[in-house]
Amino acid sequence: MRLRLQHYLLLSLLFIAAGVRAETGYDLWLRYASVSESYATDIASTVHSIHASHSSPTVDAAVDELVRGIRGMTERVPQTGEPGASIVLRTPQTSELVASLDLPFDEIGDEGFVVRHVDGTLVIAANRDIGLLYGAFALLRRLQMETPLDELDEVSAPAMQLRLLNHWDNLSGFVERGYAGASLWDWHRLPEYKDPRYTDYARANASLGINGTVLNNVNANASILTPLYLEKVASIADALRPWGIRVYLSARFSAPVEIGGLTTADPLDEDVQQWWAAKVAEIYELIPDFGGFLVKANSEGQPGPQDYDRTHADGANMLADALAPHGGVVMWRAFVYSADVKVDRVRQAYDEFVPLDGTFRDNVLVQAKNGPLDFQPREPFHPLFGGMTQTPLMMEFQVTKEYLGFASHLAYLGTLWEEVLQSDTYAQGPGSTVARVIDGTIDGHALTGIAGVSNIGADINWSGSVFAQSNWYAYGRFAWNPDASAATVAEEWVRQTFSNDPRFIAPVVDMMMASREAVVNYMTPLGLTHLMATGHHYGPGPWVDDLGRDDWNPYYYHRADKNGIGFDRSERGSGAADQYFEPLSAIYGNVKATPDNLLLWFHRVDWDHETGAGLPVWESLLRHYDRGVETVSRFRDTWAGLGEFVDPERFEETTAFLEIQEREARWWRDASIAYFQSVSGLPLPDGVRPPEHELEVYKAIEFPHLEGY
Ligand code: BDP
Repeated sequence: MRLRLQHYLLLSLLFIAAGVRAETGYDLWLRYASVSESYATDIASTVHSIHASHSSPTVDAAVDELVRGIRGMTERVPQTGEPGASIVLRTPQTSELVASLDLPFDEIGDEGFVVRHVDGTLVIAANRDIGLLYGAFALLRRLQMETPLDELDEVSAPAMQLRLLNHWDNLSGFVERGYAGASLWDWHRLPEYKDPRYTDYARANASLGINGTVLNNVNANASILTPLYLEKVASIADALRPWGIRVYLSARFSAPVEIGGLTTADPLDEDVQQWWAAKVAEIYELIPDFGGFLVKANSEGQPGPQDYDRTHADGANMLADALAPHGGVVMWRAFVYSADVKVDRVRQAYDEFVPLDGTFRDNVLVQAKNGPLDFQPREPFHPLFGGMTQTPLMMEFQVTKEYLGFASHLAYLGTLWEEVLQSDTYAQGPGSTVARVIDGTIDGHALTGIAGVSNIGADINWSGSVFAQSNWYAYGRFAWNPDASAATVAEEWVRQTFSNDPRFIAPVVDMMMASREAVVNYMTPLGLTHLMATGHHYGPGPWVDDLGRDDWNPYYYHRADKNGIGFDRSERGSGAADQYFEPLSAIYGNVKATPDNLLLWFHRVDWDHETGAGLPVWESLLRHYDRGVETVSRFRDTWAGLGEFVDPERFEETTAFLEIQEREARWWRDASIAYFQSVSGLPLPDGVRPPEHELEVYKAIEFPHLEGY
């Protein structure tokens, strides 16, 4: 027994000496793992010290991070202080050296930076402290990727002003559509106890340039606006401030009634206006750099101005007026759909908001989801992008994978976001991409922004799975640069999170790049959408047709019967295709021109309609389901061969999750085929594997405890 203990201690000591520790995933892409011997020598000979021209909480954070990173990568601790061979962080105001280098300071604005190798010194230069911090992270990213030091030359500035996370966190600690454990915000022990994780959260976000966070769910509880909670919010704001992250809140429209003692929340009522003005002033007393409000109003049962026969603009402007004197903004969500779905749910936001264009205050952004329905695996881009010229449109992406397999399915969303951002709206002719709409170029807006619904929770690895972390990373990179490339971002993430070994990078980047399309294939191919079962958004339920509202039913979206399948949004149908600019409206309005991947979104076709792939739609559908499952099986094989490059913890987690994904991809495929075959009455062509079970078996599967996930 004693011998065993001794052995154990000895082994532990050896592990500690060798720097081996269990990989929990906590360090995200900021692992700062050892770089190759030769690269470590290059760093060591270039960086003896780190010298900042001045001190501030933000600059100190940058220096600390550089020390941490270089220590991790080289196992040597650089000095901080006087320059020798060094890294210098300076602004032109604080350094003659930097002023004399003729760096492009007028191109980088308040938040941009220059990282350059100048005569043996690594220079990080910026106009403001926050730029120095972003520059420090950019340098660390390059060092983790082993970029040759003499090639370091990066000039970068964010394309949009507001780069936010939206937490859908309830005050109870439950995270709506969160698959990574409870909320990070420890409301019970705040304001006194600031969990050190807030700082690590801020570091991770700052490393990407995320500069704001909405702490609470859009389905908001008014209590967050009471003094008790505002003090806690202020405490979080203090923890995040050095990292350039401002705090925002979701505001419940009926708060004046619920916590203010008023009898109405009518935005045109003077008492209501005064209540909000006083509430906002109270918030700014506690949090001088408070960002503003995010509002979900008159959507899915939330209160809003329409309860008083007022418009969305009346509601948004009332809050905007309260925030304007303090420099705050309102992000008014366009995810609205009223109870009586007149023609087509996907038309609604456009129909409601476009007539209001031009009536919003200057400090209002309208925040729209990337597609007109609801974060589905594939949707066309939302026609509000480009459709409202006088109002800044803010993009809302969903980082948490509500409709793409929660945390266990490997679905890298960089490809989804690239597809949306590079979609041409044609609002002002070719080249009017969604990226150019949201960065303000197309309509000349100064106020611009993007939001990502967070996938972050209290799980030790933050996001529920290591590959889910890549979506947090990618979101931040696209928020900084909406023209980023999904493949480049994936490679950056793989190198920093796992390894610089090309034998690992290439196959893993390939997996990531194919992963979202795999999910589309086994869940909702050919433009099908919203096929999830009831009470959760996980498994298949295309048969569901008995829910209270038409547009809550999968049947509403696919309309499959023995004659055909799909939703007609051409001018013969709901006309939603007309909400796009030419030539898109003509393309989407024409069944022959519509690309296969949106076919059944825009058209209802016969089962024997020939798709672009040259097959009847029924056979095409089957092919896509099979392809989805096959791709996941391939992922499993690929991953199985990569064990030597990954620590056992993350290797096994991914192995297990891919096994889950393969099983569930089959479930989606088999249940969908069983159902669509039952309505089409068509035989399975030779070689197509029949579903494992009868349709009734799939229909009987229940997830009674997944409610709300
Ligand atoms: C839906 C989610 C729901 C959200 C809603 C929203 O299922 O939990 O509250 O979007 O964005 O996708 O408001």
